[in-house]
Amino acid sequence: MSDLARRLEDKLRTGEAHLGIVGLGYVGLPLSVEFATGGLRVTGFDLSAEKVGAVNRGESYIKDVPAARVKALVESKRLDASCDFDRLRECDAVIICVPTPLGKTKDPDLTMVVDAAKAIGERLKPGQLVVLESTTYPGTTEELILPIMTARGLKVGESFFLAFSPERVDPGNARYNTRNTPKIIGGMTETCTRVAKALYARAIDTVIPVSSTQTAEMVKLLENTFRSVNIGLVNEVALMCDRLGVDVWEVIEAAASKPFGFMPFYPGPGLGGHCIPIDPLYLSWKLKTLNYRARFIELAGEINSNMPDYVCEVVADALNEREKSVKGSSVLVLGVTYKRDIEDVRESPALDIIKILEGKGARVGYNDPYVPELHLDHTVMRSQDLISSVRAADIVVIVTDHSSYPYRDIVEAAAVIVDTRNATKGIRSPKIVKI
Ligand code: SAJ
Repeated sequence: MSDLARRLEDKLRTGEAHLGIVGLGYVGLPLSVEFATGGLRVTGFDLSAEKVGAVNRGESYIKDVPAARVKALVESKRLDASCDFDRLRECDAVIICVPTPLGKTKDPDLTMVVDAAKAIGERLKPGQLVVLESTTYPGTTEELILPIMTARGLKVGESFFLAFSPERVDPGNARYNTRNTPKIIGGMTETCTRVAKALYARAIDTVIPVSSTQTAEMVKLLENTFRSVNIGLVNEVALMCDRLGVDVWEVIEAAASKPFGFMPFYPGPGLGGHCIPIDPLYLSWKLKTLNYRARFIELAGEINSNMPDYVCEVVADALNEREKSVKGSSVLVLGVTYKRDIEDVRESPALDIIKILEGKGARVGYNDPYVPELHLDHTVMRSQDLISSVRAADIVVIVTDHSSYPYRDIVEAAAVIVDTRNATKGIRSPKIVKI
């Protein structure tokens, strides 16, 4: 192991090391707080002066990160934030936590990763460790990041170190957080893995090394593809049960009684969030370049992205049963975030459902306690008062089953309800139509 690696490992072990985290979103901010709590000096970097200002004022804009923790770490000078990327030179290690969305053609968009890597590469100094956390296709770290880092002549594994470590944040999960969720680490060389392991040991209880960056990249994609495909399967089972006249929720609940070999997933209005609908497409895109067609991923994607249309068909049928057309009817959507008890609307199927129903001439409103206003294309909608809007609507659609909703009162006040989440479980009423 080179002297530089040994010195870095020592600084990480003693807590002298200064860590930079590029990207202060739902991954970067919790990570910054955990590493600062773990004893390192941490500087968060972001292009957003608003985020940087909030952190330096001791505020938190991420629901799972208590502002009190940020404030205490900022006051004790363990944590600060900056837009000045020249300060990356102060850091012994840098972690990249920027978004990896899809481009307009549904292909991977690694622009933010490359920009972050260039900002680091241009300032890279001997002895620094760089870790990519952004979810991406296998090969990204070696094929894209490594050349940027070696452009000025530094040698990976000797004069600088490079690894991949997938994020596993589950927004809104009260039980699993950054510290107690095991972390996978894959380095470009054994020394890279070793120093990356020393870094993460400062903040995370369980650190699991794997043999390469590609392996670590693939672990993450397997995790999220596993979810996307199983959600697609159970959404198709819902379509089957509808045709069979069988209650899919009862079927799943009974199947879940099997103590081995089964893991329940639940049908829903579609797949939301900025991970599960997107990450598997990074994998299928990469395999396409290797002349392989990832059929499960494509089929799951088709089924999941068709669920908003299916929900709107159920709404139309329910109105029709009451001799009403979609056109001219008032529809109230309950819950617009992509899953319950969070405030994130990215990729939420509720947005598709609202657009489809409006396209059919319905007058659509929504209520969501987490989303006071909703920007949809060029319009701004505002969350309506709950019970009065339920009472006034021709039909109510439960799209996101927030725990705070008074479902009995909603059923009482509604004319008819389409329930896409089994949120009204245990309430018997002819008004309820479940997918
Ligand atoms: N969904 C269903 N049926 C299910 C489970 C989920 O329709 O049985 C829907 C949800 O409503 C949501 C979407 O799928 O719209 C994604 O839900 P999710 O529970 O996978 O949550 P995410 O995307 O916020 O976070 C996931 C993490 N969640 C879990 O493992 C439970 C985890 O997979 C990743 O750490 C994270 O994505 C990520 O950042 O990759």
